[in-house]
Amino acid sequence: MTGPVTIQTTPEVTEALAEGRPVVALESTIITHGMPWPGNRDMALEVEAVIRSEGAVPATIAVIDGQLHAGLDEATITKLAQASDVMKLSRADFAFALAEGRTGATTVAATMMAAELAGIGVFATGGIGGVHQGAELSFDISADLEELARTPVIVVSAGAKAILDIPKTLEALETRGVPVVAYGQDAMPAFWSRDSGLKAPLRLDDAGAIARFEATRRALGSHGGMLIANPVPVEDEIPASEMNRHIAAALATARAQGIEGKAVTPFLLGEILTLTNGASLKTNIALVLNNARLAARIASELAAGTN
Ligand code: PSU
Ligand code: MN
Repeated sequence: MTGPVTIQTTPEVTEALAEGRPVVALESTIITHGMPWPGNRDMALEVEAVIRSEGAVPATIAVIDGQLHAGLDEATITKLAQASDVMKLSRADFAFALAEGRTGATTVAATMMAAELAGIGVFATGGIGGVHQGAELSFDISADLEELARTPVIVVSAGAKAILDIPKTLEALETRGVPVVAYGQDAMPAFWSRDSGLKAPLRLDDAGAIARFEATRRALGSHGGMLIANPVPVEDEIPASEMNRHIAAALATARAQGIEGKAVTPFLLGEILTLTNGASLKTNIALVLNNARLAARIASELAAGTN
């Protein structure tokens, strides 16, 4: 391949970007590796609807047969949601999928790369990858953390899952200069639960304040992204005390079966889905919708440019 990578955008994304209107990037690994069919398809379409209802344009990112896309139509999302041989792309193998004409879903890391290429500054997901429990032996630390350090995109998440080592994940982010901002509360949320038991490094209470912080970071010449940790709504949360039991069981099964590398996060999510009789999926969908709403509001504030 010579010349820059081309990005195929849907008409609504093309127009919004050209006119400086708010656009929110969305990842696709959550569709292919994070949730089972058909809930994954329903989630992907609902998230897009929430972003549109907030006056922004959704841009789901994926590599389809070697072509990078920002914005997918419903038929493509449906096909991706049912496919079983989709690569899980991070920084290390993003270009491989493009060069080899493969189909790949983008993780947080690869979605941030694509968003930057497309000129999209805000991205909504469920949870980021981080430092895995036992990382002192396995060295399993998600490339998402390095990407947050280097790529200027705001990532709206529900924090880091408690399948990770949250204290070590926060330390790693702090070392890399990534601001971690809890939205509307002091506590760092833990994905399915509103409170991880840890205080978040920073707190902001509205989208305008987040946009102002971002504008000031840029004015200071700061590089890299920032992580917004948005707690799941009260009515959808599964308390940490309950989740911790399931997480411990899932981690023990993963260890017993020797699950490694890229397979770890999808395996744990699948185990927890079974252990909670599907309740974790309901919560997962609710928190992604909640993050999409906040991301659309932040993108709108940034597009308004009054910060
Ligand atoms: N959180 C979820 N569902 C997911 C993921 C995170 O609730 O599917 C995915 C994201 O794409 C994230 C990736 O970037 O898992 C992290 O994987 P790893 O730990 O292998 O870097
Ligand atoms: Mn890993």
